[in-house]
Amino acid sequence: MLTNLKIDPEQLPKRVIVCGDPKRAALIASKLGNHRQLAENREYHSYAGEWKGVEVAIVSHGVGSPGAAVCFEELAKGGVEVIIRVGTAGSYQQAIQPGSLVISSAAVRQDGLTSQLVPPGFPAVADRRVAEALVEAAQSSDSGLHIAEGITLTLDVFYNGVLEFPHKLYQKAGVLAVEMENSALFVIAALRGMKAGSILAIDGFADADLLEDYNPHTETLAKAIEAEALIALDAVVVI
Ligand code: R1X
Repeated sequence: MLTNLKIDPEQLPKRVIVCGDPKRAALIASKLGNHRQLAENREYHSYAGEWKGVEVAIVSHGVGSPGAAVCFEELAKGGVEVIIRVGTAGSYQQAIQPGSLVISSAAVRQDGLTSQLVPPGFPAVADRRVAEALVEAAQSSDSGLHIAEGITLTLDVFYNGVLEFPHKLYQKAGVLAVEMENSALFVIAALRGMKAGSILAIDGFADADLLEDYNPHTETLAKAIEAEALIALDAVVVI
């Protein structure tokens, strides 16, 4: 039994979609054939079922890298080979509007967790086959949404303290969007021999001044999450 996920590894498919929100995991699982719950413990809710004839699991990992890392490590222990994160993120670029999608090719490691796992120069990169499969599935999707691919940033901070957010710096460096778990996923996948990728639905523009207005409960975002979930499912079964 996996300690925190409380999943029996025998029941765990090799291909997994992960997402932060347990409710989103249930929503994605409802699209699968023969879907059933695997387990539920803390923020980790898990389901299994079939997509296009292939067994897939859907597992929630909660908010932030340390908690998500527990999930990713236990999925590795359970024999998982491919993980795709279906997440949300704040945009850094005017061209990437709320409701659009971003496929992450790599993550800037501005989290605290990975610096306790690997040295500073160690990269956090998506598996190129997974990224490619996500791009191909996105191109074949009929969502009509704008889709971009590039570098994203992983931060630990959601509400800032006395220090400034590093948003402007990374915006200038061409980073597309900011979220809170990709670097943990990419580093742990590299360490444990899994293939990982990530697709993100943009929930607004990342800006400290706009934090009060942050509202991830919009129709526009729900539509983007629905689209990215279908894209990720199509991608995870072809790896
Ligand atoms: O990755 C970020 C985090 O899980 C995106 O949304 C959550 C914070 O609202």
